[in-house]
Amino acid sequence: MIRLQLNLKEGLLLTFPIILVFMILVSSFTSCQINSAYGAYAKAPESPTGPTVNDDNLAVEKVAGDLDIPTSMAFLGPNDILVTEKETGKVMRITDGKLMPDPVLDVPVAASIERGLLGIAISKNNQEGKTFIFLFYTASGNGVDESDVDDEVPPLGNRLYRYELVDGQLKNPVLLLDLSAIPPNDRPEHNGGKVLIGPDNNVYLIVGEVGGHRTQAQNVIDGPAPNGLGGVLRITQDGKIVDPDNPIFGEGLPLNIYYAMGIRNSFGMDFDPLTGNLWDTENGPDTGDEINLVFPGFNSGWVQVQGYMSEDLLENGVSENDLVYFGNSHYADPKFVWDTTIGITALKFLNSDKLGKAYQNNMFVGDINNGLLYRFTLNEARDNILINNTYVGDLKALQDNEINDPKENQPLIFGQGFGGITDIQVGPDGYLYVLTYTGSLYKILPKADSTLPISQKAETATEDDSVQGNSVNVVIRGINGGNSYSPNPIEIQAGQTVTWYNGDTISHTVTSGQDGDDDEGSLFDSDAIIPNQHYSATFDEPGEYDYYCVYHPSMVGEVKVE
Ligand SMILES: [Ca+2]
Ligand SMILES: [Ca+2]
Ligand SMILES: [Ca+2]
Repeated sequence: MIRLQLNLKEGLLLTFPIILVFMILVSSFTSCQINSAYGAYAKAPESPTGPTVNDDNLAVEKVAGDLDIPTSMAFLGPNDILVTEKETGKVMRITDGKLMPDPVLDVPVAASIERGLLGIAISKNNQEGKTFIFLFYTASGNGVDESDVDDEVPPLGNRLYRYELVDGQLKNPVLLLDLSAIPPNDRPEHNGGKVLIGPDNNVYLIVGEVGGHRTQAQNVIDGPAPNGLGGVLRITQDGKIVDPDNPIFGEGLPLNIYYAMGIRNSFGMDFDPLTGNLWDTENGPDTGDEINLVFPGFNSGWVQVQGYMSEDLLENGVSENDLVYFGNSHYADPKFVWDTTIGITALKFLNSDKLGKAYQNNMFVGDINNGLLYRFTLNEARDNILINNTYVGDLKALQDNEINDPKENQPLIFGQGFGGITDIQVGPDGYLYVLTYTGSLYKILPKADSTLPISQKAETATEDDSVQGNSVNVVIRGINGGNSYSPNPIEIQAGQTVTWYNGDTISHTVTSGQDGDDDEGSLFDSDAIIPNQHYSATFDEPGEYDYYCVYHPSMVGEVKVE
């Protein structure tokens, strides 16, 4: 077996010149990243009344709870699921709806922000007749979980391992890929995370730019050579180069393992079961969340372009000629764009008719900010997204395959209230499974197959709820500057409570202070308020209190207390 490994020494050597180049480029390319608050990592909570789907024939059942920040899952068999936990580094097993108390594996992980145990894929299709488990995680620098958080120990790397399932445990690890986990800008984000076995039996890994590396893989023309980050990587299950005589991007490591480049970060990809085409989600900075068709040689355009090139959301004024190309690579626009980011995550094709013919082979997508599950249909050639007549609502605004205003998302919402979604899979039973950052695993199935009593209609508050007792209401209307919160300012007496009701279609926060303040959120901070939910704060001291939304800092309000 040839181990394909970008070893650590090589990685460190590559890192040095990248830092120098990065310092020159940082002001022009990453200002929006540097300025955005860590508050952008707030996650949608689960709805207090539980998740629901917008089809009366379907139900949502909880399969398991009490997982510790689960990130990805894979089915060993019917009702037999392996789940990765981000910050414990544990691979947990859920059998017949029961979470086994002991993990099948526990690895030491670095876990700050977006680091951790991130991806899992299972293959039983190999010559040895073994069950291979592929895991992608940020390896701890000293063998202790979260030592990057607690003691600032730098991680060893973002590593792809292959394990074997032996007697219910994961054994015989083989290190297949060792990628840098050291961010040049001190931000432990954009480590990507999903691992897939393709229809060709090869292993596909999607990895982000890892804290803002700036190489030719990020379309920096004068930048250093690609270092294995910011793209989809493809190797064989034994860690060999796929088709070494015909590499997509070029000869030699790491160029010959790239399948796609120019990807900022991603938490979702899947192969279309009908065409074998790979699709992914991609996270924009504060604009330009994307869904892409990822053909071999795809260049997604980051850091020069995010969203549709013609719209120039990043205001770089570039054309296709300003990007970096290798071999037969070329740029392509995304197939769907959110102008205001939602924290897009998982992507999965429902290759089953168990939820109804209309949903068969639809693409389902999740997000982390809102806990929303979106549904997409494809055109006949299955090379683009086509919102067809199976949706309800204002479809005209979606004809451009773009959410210009967050309120355009409504027809696409298939389910809500899940909490931040980290993974979506289809079980051997043909049902849709949804994993959440909040620690739950749900399945969506026909009501006729559900073992739960007739599910109760979720009760949600409405903005008409009258002022109760000593409380006054503010409605969150949506992104509209000083008119985002209504009324604004709200004037109250000391000792009164303000209750904010989210009347918009996406999550917002009510966070004290102003964007960029050192003490933002120190007086009050709602975290994500999902649509139709409330947050309350009581003001005992007279004064004027600014607040804003950490997801959308242009939303500002004020509480005046007399
Ligand atoms: Ca661990
Ligand atoms: Ca793109
Ligand atoms: Ca639109």
